[in-house]
Amino acid sequence: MSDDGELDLNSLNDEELVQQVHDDLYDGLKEEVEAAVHILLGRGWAPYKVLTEALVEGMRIVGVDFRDGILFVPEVLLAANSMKAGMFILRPLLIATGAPRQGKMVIGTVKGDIHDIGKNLVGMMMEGAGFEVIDLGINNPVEKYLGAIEEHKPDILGMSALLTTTMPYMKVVIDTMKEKGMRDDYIVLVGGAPLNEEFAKAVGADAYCRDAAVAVETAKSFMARKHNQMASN
Ligand code: B1M
Repeated sequence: MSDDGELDLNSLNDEELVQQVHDDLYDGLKEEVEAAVHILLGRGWAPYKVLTEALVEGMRIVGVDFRDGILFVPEVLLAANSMKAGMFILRPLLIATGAPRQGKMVIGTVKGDIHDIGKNLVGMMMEGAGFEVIDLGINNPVEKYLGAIEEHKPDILGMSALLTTTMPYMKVVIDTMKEKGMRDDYIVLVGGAPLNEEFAKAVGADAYCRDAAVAVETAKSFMARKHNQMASN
């Protein structure tokens, strides 16, 4: 504690500081979260480690108490804003890896769903891995996805859904692509907390991605397959 009774984040060891980030995220203390992210980076932590161990884990804890009715929407919004502030600091570090160009991805959260933290994280990690990312934001109807595909001609379409009520919308998008005879021209990857592999298969996606790191690996392996196919044709 400093003389004025404020907790001096610098005085905490790494473990205590990460615990403090979880608490500050829970309490929606944006400036404290930002300060701790800077301190951890200054101590040599890799940006991805700060992201996963401090921010994502903190948001997981928020999610548990949200589910159990201990936290409510306004508090979770504050936590989400603090998380986004931390991600904002990490973003340039995560995307500036100088990775060779891999391909292009259009990504967006489906219609009816306003959750965007996970989708943003996937976008950042994909950029860091060398993908060009066109982010459509939240609440996307099928027309928005199709318009973006038409305009940007991506290799990959990524869809995110965090609600059991919105995840079936992915099938609407994929079925419309099938109707238009364009489904097979794109790699379709889906993700979001309530999804699983079985669901992805059932809606006709190419793969389910459990997290951002898996999304990057999956995207890379599908791109490698695509290049091999093009080479053999
Ligand atoms: Co919402 N919410 N929420 N919420 N919220 C959940 C999803 C919920 C599980 C909470 C709970 O009850 N435990 C629950 C859904 C229950 C269900 O459907 N069965 C829920 C609910 C009910 C709601 C509301 C309906 C609440 C209400 O109004 N009564 C409402 C819905 C609004 C709407 O969308 N129409 C709502 C609102 C909100 C806030 C606005 C307060 C806020 C969102 C702020 C924002 O995103 N800007 C919010 C939050 C923050 C959450 C929780 C707590 C955290 C989500 C998050 O950001 N996680 C969440 C609890 C939970 O998920 N356990 C919850 C961190 C993030 C890094 O993880 O998003 O899973 P995640 O992303 C991961 C992977 O899933 C994957 O990679 C990411 C990174 O590793 N991934 C992809 C995600 N998208 C991908 C796309 C890909 C690939 C991988 O494409 C290729």
